[in-house]
Amino acid sequence: MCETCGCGDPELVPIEIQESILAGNDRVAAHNREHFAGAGVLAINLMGSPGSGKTALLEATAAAWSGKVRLGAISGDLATSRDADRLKAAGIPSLSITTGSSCHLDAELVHKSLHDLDWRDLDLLVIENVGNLVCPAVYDLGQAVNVVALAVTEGEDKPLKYPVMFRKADLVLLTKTDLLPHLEVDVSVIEDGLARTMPTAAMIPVSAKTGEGMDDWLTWLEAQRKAVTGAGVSTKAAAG
Ligand SMILES: Nc1nc2c(ncn2[C@@H]2O[C@H](COP(=O)(O)OP(=O)(O)OP(=O)(O)O)[C@@H](O)[C@H]2O)c(=O)[nH]1
Ligand SMILES: [Zn+2]
Ligand SMILES: [Zn+2]
Ligand SMILES: [Zn+2]
Repeated sequence: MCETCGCGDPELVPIEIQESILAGNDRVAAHNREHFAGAGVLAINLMGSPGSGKTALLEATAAAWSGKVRLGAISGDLATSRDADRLKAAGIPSLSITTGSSCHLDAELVHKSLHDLDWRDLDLLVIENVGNLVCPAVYDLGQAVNVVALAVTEGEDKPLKYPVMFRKADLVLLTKTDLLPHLEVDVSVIEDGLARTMPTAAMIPVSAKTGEGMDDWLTWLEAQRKAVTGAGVSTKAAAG
């Protein structure tokens, strides 16, 4: 599995080495965080299972916000640049980080990639992590907030089964809600799981397909940007 973190297996990577890797990662993440704060860019770590709808959500976000906000993306992918290609086609300046065998992004990979993207002009930089409900939660990238995309098709029990991820989440986007009429999913069970795992439970149901919930998601983003930079999201777009 994951050569860098051993996916928490102490036989693959001894605990002391994992601790030293994470300490090194935290130092670079703090450096990235200084970069983002200095430039007034809200950085988001967007995580979730493979196929939970992360890229589709960003495509829908760009369509809903067209021209009003400068949104850029870095997308982590094991083997392809498909997500970055999709995002560029949606008008989002994007960059792909191909991780090879590693199942998560780390702060150093993000720092290196910043040289290849005009990120300082952005209002919002979304880092779409590798699809995985475990390791991405462990590696700080220097983001201001963590958002987890959880699709209605994944099963009601995921918050309780993957608590490491949901403990780190500032917001859960319950994606693909247009599919709910076709499924036997009790959303209140998911909400209960989130209440037990998230530090402060916050969930927005969304559909990239129908646009349901997009207004609430955009409002949440604006509030985050105000909290982080003291400015509204449109400052840079309005300036130039
Ligand atoms: N019905 C429905 N399908 C969706 C929605 N959002 C995404 N999908 C579908 O779900 C599949 C996966 O979507 P992606 O956006 O590629 O998911 P992802 O999380 O970016 O996937 P990875 O980057 O591979 O982890 C695609 O077939 C999408 O068309 C939605 O709101 N409704
Ligand atoms: Zn890993
Ligand atoms: Zn630097
Ligand atoms: Zn994706």
